[in-house]
Amino acid sequence: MARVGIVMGSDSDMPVMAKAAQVLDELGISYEMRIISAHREPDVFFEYANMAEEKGFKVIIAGAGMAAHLPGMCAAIFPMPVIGIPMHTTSLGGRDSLYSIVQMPSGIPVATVAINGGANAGILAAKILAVSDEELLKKLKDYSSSLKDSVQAKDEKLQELGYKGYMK
Ligand code: RP5
Repeated sequence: MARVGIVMGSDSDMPVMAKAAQVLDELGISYEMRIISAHREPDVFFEYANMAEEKGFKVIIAGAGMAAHLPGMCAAIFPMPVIGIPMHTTSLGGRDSLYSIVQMPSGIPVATVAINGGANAGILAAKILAVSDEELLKKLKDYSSSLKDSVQAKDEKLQELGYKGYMK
């Protein structure tokens, strides 16, 4: 049974949403991924949001661009956490998506990550699930350690080569 719902407003959002899915794949978290437009097919959207709890989702990751109502409307219906990913847009640089997703009215929160923040959405979903999953929590701690190791390896290389050698 999928623990996370990943939903995007259009297939043009896929490169960003794939980063969230990749994180869940790496952490062994089951998910269902869908393309559903709240604007272009509201009936399909309402069916999806209404069934999400019954399907077993504990978190929904919803990404959308422009007048990005998909995450907020998921949060209006789904009773568990919703993580919103604002898509970069050519006209307004993603500020349109960001403001549409982050500026939710009191009572209906959406945990909004950065513009195009697909990977962080996946990590945040994992952290939410890890509250009641010791094995997953251990994987997330290992992931944090790997981030530290990677920065330290870069600094060691810098100390060894100097900045000119580092940039070659
Ligand atoms: C939103 O409109 C989608 O989430 C997408 O980011 C944006 C543009 O959609 P397309 O015109 O590329 O299908 O609903």
